[in-house]
Amino acid sequence: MKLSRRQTLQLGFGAFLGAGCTQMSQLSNSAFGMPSKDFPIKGSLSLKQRAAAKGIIFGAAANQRDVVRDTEYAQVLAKDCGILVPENDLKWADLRPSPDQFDFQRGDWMAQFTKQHGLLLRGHTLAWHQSNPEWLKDITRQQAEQVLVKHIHTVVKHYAGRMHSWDVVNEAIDGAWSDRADKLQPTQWVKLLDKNYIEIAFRAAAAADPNAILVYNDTSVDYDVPEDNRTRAAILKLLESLKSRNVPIHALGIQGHLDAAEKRFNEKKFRDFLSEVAGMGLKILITELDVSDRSLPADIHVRDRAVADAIEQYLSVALDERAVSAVITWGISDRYTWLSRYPRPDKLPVRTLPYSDTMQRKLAWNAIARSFDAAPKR
Ligand code: 9MR
Repeated sequence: MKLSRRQTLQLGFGAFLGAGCTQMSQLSNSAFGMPSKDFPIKGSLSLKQRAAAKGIIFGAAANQRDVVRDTEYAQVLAKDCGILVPENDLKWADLRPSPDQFDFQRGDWMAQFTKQHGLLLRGHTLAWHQSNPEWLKDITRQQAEQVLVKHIHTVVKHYAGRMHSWDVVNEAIDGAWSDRADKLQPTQWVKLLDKNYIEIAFRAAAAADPNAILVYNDTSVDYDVPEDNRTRAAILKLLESLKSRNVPIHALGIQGHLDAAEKRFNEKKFRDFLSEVAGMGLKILITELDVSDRSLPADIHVRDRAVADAIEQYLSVALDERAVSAVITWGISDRYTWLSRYPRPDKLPVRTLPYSDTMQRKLAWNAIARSFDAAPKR
């Protein structure tokens, strides 16, 4: 069975990507090495400064448990980021130990950290099918809307005035496996409330914080492969339908979990997609950028170049679209990346983010910096 990229995101990279990528370990390094490209950068500005010079926000996701105990890491985040997103601290599983309880401790700590360092804060996520508490499985159709709305009202109100944006609905669409015409994933929310849960969630979030940017966030839209093509088409239909019913939605979040060995990035298709979204009056945020190096050879120089190259190629297209207002990486250092849970076949540490596990800047950092430097101003 061939797994979609979305499923590999959920299950791990055991059967990574299928066609086109299975032979990578047998390819010579030169297939990936770009010795002539050293990703040189000018000046000494941080990523947030380079982004801000173009009217863009740069930031990263991080977990409170790491920021609180790792000063070196916290300093890097504060220096390079203009916005932080708690990677897991605001998910239902973390916030809702029981139907009657809300545990804001870790989220509040992150809110305080961002305030102290003058960073924006971003919320992730209010309606998803993963990282939900066990008790949520037991709710009935009759209870579902009230449970969803109560969660969103309480959480969004709690952070109202402090939140730059919320991922209101995450990963509703699955272009790889959904049998439905609208390609919605058959998640618990869909089973309980059908597609209405999306509109309910956005309206509840807007009522609780009229100033936050409300985002629909999704993955696997990056490549010219059948499942991504279907996902992009389904997302456009969803956005159009929400807009036509005046649902308060302000932006599309594109996660951007890339794969350095995937060569099927189609500039034109991606550009056209961004431009259609922008044409609906929506902003676009790149919300979870990272690059898997799992199928690359062992050589660190080869890997770092290939990862940087994937980032630069992707961001150069994305940032050409002036509706793209933020770039957020899913972690900032290989010391803490979800991708290390899915080890490379050779068990070498993964190198997917701007900083190494020893907090050294890598070419991925340069690639992001260069993309901001080359971007048109908003
Ligand atoms: O990086 C996150 C990891 O630590 C969590 O265990 C996992 C499940 O909550 O979610 C990861 O983040 C995901 C994000 O919330 C949504 N898009 C895909 C991300 C990577 O799986």
